[in-house]
Amino acid sequence: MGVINTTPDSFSDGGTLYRGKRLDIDRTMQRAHSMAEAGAAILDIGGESTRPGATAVSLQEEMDRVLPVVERVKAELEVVCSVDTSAPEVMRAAAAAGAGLLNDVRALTREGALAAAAATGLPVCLMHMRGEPDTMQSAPRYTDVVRDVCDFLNTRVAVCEAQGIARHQLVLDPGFGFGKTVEHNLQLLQALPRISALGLPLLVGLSRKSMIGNLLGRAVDARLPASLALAVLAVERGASIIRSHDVAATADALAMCAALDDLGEEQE
Ligand code: 7PM
Repeated sequence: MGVINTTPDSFSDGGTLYRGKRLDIDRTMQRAHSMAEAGAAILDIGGESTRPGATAVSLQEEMDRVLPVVERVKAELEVVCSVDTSAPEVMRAAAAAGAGLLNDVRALTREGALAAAAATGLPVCLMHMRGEPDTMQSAPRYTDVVRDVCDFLNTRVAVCEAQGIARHQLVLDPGFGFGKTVEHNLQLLQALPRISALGLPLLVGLSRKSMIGNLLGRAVDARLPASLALAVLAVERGASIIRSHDVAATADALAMCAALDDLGEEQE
């Protein structure tokens, strides 16, 4: 899953898709094409910055950022177009524009989101987040982060099923960095098999995240080696979708995992 951040302050590519105040749609589509050519099966288009302390984006602004990109990705590329949004109106509009996956960092908890997602008939990624982006990183505390995340995701799955969203439409995501300390993130990565045991595909987003900065002191643009290591560690523990800013490098790393898998069971 390649990340297309259409926010001006996206921490990972610092709004490089902007020309002044406006999103540069041609530059955005260049990025989309290169990610697809590099092997991305899904492109995740987000219009709301979830950076801690980021100013809330208006609904119209989020629509203006996301919908033109969804339309052109749908028209020009063979990838699944995922939309990273918590807003029900954006979910409905994006589905009408050709989106193939709803990626909600708030797991459809916003007013109207559950009904909107169900109405689109699209698959949904349910992610765990503790609190809201502007407060989530101030001393997050859990009795048992793995159990809390598993319980939350199980509850959201049950709520979705009650709304008519079938289990086979759902993807789960522990939400690395969303209200978690470095230790919480490492505990979740180590326990990924337990989350995978819930029986649904896992999506993992560790690419360029601050836990790498905290552990290694690396700036955002120097986090590729650690991001690749984390991608492999996650796949080996059950992740089946890796959300990445660096698709070509990640595809190569995961091709090594696949080569070993293709060898099959332990050779006699
Ligand atoms: C500031 C903080 C800017 C966090 C960007 C981010 C995930 C996601 C994001 C994830 C799923 C980033 C994140 N992260 N969706 N959207 N899982 N499902 O690192 O981990 O891009 S935004």
